[in-house]
Amino acid sequence: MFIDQVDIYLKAGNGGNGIVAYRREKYVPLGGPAGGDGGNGADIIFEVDEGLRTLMDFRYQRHFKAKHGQNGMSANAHGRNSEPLVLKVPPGTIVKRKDTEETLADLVHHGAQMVIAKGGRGGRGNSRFASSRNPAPDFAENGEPGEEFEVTMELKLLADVGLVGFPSVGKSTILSAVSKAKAKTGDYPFTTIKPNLGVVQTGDGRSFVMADLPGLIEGASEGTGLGHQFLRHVERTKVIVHVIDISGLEGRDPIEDYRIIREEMRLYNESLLKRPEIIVLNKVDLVEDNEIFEQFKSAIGEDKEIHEISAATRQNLDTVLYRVADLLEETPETEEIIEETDHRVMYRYEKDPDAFKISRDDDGAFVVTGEAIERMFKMTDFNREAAIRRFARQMRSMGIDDALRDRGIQTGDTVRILGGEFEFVE
Ligand SMILES: Nc1nc2c(ncn2[C@@H]2O[C@H](COP(=O)(O)OP(=O)(O)OP(=O)(O)O)[C@@H](O)[C@H]2O)c(=O)[nH]1
Ligand SMILES: [Mg+2]
Repeated sequence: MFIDQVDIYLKAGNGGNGIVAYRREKYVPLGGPAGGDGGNGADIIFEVDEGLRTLMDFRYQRHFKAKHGQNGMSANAHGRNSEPLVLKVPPGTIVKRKDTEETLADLVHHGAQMVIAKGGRGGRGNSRFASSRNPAPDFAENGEPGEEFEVTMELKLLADVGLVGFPSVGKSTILSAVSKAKAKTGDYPFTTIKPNLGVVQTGDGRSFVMADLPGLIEGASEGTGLGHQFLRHVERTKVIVHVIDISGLEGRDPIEDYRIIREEMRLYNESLLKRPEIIVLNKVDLVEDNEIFEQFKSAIGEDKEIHEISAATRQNLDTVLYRVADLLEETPETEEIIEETDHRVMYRYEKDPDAFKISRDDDGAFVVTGEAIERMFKMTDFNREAAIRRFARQMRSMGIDDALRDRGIQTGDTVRILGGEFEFVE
């Protein structure tokens, strides 16, 4: 089975907490602050491994939690940062946030890495808050929580070679004959509606991935018969094997067929015509008059590489596989091909970090939500007076106090953040 989409849950490591501690010195009752910072929580990184071809592994394990950072220690000792958790993915993996459907990464090249879920920063220890006004602060910061969300991974088809042609010309039969893939075949059009992939091994030990693509018909470039989706798959292959039913038994003209498909490829994306192509004339076992081969060759041109095969009897299949392997070796990496047809940007979407929203609960309380304010809330140690005062200052500087006043808040009203409650005081 070819798996091309899977959802997984990610939780990056929380930052370790900063701590409150003081230097202990002989004969000094209370030394200076000496609480160390927490270490950073581990990121979750995705890395492209060209040895992988499917997202199969993620079917079995769907939950990934990275390690938390270590808490700070006394004597200003910094907690240990945690090593990132690296998940290997096949080339062509696209990662999206499940809730917002934003693309987080489009991973193509071997070794490419991308931080998908960021670990939390370690909280600062009390010594970092020392100032001339407050030389011995009695509060520290908690670690920042690591990011946590579900992602959808999609594997775009990155086959080396694609079988292209009209419906019922024998594409699935060819793939099944040369690989372990069990592609459904049938004597009716559009038997195949999703691509099948197979790993092909040549007699001399070379291997490549072959895609059996759904049949194309006239008008595909305009979307007829799901043509656009299918042509998109063609775009992602390095070498094209153009399959023709030379028997003509389906009532079609092989020469016409060839020209129609080429024209559809040209209309969709001209560069497809420059891609190396091998033409295979399939179903030769059904051909009675050999003249058709000469007719085809003279109509299509001398410079084309054409092989006569039968998927049913396996005639000439090995020759074609060797030639495909040769062509793949001669063809430079897909980079250029992919670059011109797809965006390769790796980026992380960042929202306005300070944005917040105010709403009212049924009981009249003012509810403040927002990424930054919630993060600050989680990083505040509410057991300590000074930390609470600092939190209040941060709310003021973010403009939350003013916004609350605009909404008509009065002294004594309740403010709610992530379930925590505060009384508003002017
Ligand atoms: N005699 C003969 N029949 C073949 C040969 N190759 C394929 N067929 C038959 O042709 C029919 C269509 O084959 P498929 O492999 O399903 O064709 P396809 O190109 O995958 O078709 P779609 O998935 O509809 O695009 C089936 O009935 C096959 O058994 C061949 O070399 N000789
Ligand atoms: Mg098929």
